Amino acid sequence: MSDEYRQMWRDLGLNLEAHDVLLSVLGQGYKDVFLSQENRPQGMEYFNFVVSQVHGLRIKELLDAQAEGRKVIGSFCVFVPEEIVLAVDGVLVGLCSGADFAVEEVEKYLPRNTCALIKSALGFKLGQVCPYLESADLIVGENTCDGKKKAYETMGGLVPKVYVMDLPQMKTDQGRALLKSEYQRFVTKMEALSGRKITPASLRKGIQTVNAKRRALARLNALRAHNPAPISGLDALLIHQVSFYDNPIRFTDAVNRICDELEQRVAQNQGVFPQATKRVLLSGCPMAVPNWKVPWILETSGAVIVGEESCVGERGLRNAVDDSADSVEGLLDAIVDRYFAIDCAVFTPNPDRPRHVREMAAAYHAQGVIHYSLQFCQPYQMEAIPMERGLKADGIPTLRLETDYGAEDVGQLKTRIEAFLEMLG
Ligand code: BJ8
Repeated sequence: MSDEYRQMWRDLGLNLEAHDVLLSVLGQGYKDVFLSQENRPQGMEYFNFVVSQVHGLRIKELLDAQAEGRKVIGSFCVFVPEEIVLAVDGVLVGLCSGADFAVEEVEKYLPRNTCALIKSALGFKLGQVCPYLESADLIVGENTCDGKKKAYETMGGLVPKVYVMDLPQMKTDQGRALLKSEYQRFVTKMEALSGRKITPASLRKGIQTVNAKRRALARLNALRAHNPAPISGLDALLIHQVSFYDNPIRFTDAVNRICDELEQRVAQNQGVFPQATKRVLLSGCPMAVPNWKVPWILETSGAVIVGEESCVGERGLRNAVDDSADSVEGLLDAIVDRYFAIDCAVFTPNPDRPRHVREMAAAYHAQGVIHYSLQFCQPYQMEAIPMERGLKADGIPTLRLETDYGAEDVGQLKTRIEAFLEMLG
């Protein structure tokens, strides 16, 4: 891939040497973590291919779309509605934030005690290794946690195309009104950027495309309730991660195809791990590519992950948008209703999240919950404490982990995870 796309990366202004290092580390990590798994569904071949082309063919597709006059929008949060981007024939992509890069440079701009996800987002810019960020026509930041809020100010000084969306902090009528006005402002922005007017038909089509994608992912997740689980948690996480990069229609087809295969596995009682494997639910901060550390430790220590309560997982995909209204205003209201239900830890209070974790633990027959927070992520670290208490009261053992993107704590995490799994009995 490298030679074929070298000129494209050069034209985007990437630092080719640093980018080569990133690709080789990514490629090796992928081999070690994913390709070494046994008994993977055949349908994973499609996702292997997408990952192998994530900085190649997919970027070329984005540039081709731009050449046709379409706009590419980058985002860091599931509050940015893909439906609105699709309604102007744009492309929404998730931006890289799952690995440490240019850390020394980043710490000249951000305090050391900033979460790894935020540092990573800036590191990919400062290190000039993210072709998504460089090719995007607009980068949408959002006022969620304090770290992100302030980091977008810094990023805005480095990248002129940053647009910040304000978001509510409380689930009140005023909070909903703020979200609606911000989505209206986003509609105006997207119309101005693309030169296209959003119509009821274009918005409905965008809604239907994203609903189909979410339905396919929900179908995949429902299949994981079976024991033995027909797909590993690592592969399921990878599919969710790919959902942020791939063409949504092609992606939905690939997910439905793998679901057909998994249904056959379920019918034949065939799983990736033996039936007695400990079943755990993962809950907490989103895991962006290539953040695979904790799932990899879990699934090489005798557990299978049966669900992710995360924005790269069920928190980010549940609930469809009602597409029955016949005006842009009505459809936008339906979009607001769907997104306002996202139970991100930046909301206060946030009772839906512990409720959802309990529901997921029951639905996927999890024997325990792993609560995963990034270091210095106050919203998720703070919610982890009452969450653990509540789950314990319900008889669901919980292990709270705090980590970053480094490999230094792998041994320590493994020891704690093994002890937890042992205790699940
Ligand atoms: S909707 S979870 S994608 S904000 S890990 S940067 S919270 S300090 S990522 Fe998120 Fe949207 Fe919420 Fe989802 Fe801050 Fe925590 Fe870092 Fe985080």
